[in-house]
Amino acid sequence: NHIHFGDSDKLKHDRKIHAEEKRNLVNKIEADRQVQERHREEKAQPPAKNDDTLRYKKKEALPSRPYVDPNAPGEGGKAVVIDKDKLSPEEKKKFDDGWQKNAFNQYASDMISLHRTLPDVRDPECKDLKYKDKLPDTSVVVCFHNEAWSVLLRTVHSIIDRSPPHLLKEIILVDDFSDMDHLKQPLEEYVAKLEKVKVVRTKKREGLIRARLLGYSVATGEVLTYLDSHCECAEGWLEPLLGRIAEDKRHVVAPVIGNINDDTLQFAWFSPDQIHVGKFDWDLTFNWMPVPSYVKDKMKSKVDPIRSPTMAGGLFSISREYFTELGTYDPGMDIWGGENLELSFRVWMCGGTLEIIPCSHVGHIFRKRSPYKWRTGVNVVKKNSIRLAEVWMDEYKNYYYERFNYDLGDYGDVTDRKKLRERLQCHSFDWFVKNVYPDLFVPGEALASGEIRSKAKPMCIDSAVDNHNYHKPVNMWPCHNQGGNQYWMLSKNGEIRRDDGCLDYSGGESVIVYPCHGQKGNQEWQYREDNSIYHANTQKCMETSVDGQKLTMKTCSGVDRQIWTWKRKSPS
Ligand code: LR7
Ligand code: MN
Repeated sequence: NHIHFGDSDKLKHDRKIHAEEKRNLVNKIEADRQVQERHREEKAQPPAKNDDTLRYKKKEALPSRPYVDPNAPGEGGKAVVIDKDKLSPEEKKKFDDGWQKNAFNQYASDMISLHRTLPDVRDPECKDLKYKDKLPDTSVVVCFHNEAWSVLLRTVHSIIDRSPPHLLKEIILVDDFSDMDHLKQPLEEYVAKLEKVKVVRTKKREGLIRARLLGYSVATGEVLTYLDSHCECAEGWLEPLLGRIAEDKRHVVAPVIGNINDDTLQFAWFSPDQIHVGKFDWDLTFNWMPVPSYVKDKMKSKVDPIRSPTMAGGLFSISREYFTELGTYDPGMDIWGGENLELSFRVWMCGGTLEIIPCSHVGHIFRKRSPYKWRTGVNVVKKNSIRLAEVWMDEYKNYYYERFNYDLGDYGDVTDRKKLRERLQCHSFDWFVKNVYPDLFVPGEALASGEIRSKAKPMCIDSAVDNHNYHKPVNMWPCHNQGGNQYWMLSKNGEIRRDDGCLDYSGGESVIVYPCHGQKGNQEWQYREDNSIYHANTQKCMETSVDGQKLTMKTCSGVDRQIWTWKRKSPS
């Protein structure tokens, strides 16, 4: 409900024709003419699902922005809805394969033009913003591992079609050792026809962090812009990013990331009042949060850059010179994860700023699972995260380590990164928390933390806290002493929580996990002198079932099944 869907009439109405659009119009007329000509040639052939693919097969040169029928599938960012029941068995197989290989609906994507139009989703105030006359140019680096053809090339064309040519130095496609055939020779041939686009390839699977470093090493633009390989840049996405960097190279900036639906490829976006900024939880996962008041209060206009404690990681621009000074990325990080928080902390702690730019919009396909292979036998996300915690988080790293009972494992050598931090003379993590993210819940303020063990049986309160487990009853499980799903904190206002999930009781049999609301009520608990856990609202106590498997709420009686040991209790 935070997302807008296309309302093209209103947008058309809002739209003023300025110089650039006039230029586009002229280009479009020329492109139309070429396409009409081609249509005359193609009349004899059956209609192709994807005219771009057809053109590729015919090995024709591509005009940068060909005419696309406004009624074609997905135009204007609209949804492509496929009735699977109407597909032939062959098509059904294609459909399923597409989902299986990509974790999004490739079949739908293949029906959409590589040049599809998107609505102009900028707030009207964006058009009044002025940028410096001379903006830096940018290299756009897109790393991919086994990306779908139509999705990758739509990313590329959306960059070319919607970036002022003088600001787009080049597009660097970094192939992280894909094995899909279309990403080999066919991609080389296709890209050879596009100005400014080149492909570089890793010699083995490196993961997205080292792939980005390879892109960095060949880039020549003044600014580096990283994008995931399944994005679509909306009208006017680039200028606001470069404009902000032109003011000060230490501004690291990200666009507003809209959602391209994984099933219908519908493009949705956020208007200024719906924008979220980046946060993190103590398991070092990235998350979104509403713009905090201490950030909002300092903004003069709703289209001002919005300071963000962290970034999602995939879509951002940074001065190439500044990226170099800052120490680029940690090359010891593998495959996926951690690099976004590492760079976020580093930017803030070492003198830069991280902002989301409300006038810059780029869509990204958010997926529900990762379709590609990871390393076997290593938890790479954990390893990457420990590397960043060791280097940047000072004593705060322990809150993360508590989550897995300090079972660090082998995280490699971080001496170089520690030296970097020293060389850059960066602030402490404590400074970061107090100055950039002051409303962060710091577990050190917790009254108690760790596992909650029943006295009656060696069983602990256990639940995975994520969207899938919200509302589900919390249960008991044999204590495993590894933190994880048995790690809980008692906050000063009586919440028993992990990250944003709180134990919540509203009567009846079970306790559930519910998003923390900070309003006490059903989420207020007391860990009392007699080691009972008391729910003030209902005046009941937590109790395990006789077999120790279930967690229930009963009238307080002081029986062993109501006695709990919390791993750590802070002295009161
Ligand atoms: O081994 C790999 N090699 C790669 O080149 C694994 C991945 N990749 C590529 C991949 O093809 C894709 O283009 O890296 C990119 C990111 O991988 P995704 O799209 O599978 O993951 P994601 O979108 O969940 O990734 C988010 O978190 C990552 C943490 O390491 C990176 O920072 C991604 O860039 C980031 N994506 C975004 O920030 C987009 C917004 C998502 C949100 C929130
Ligand atoms: Mn992605």
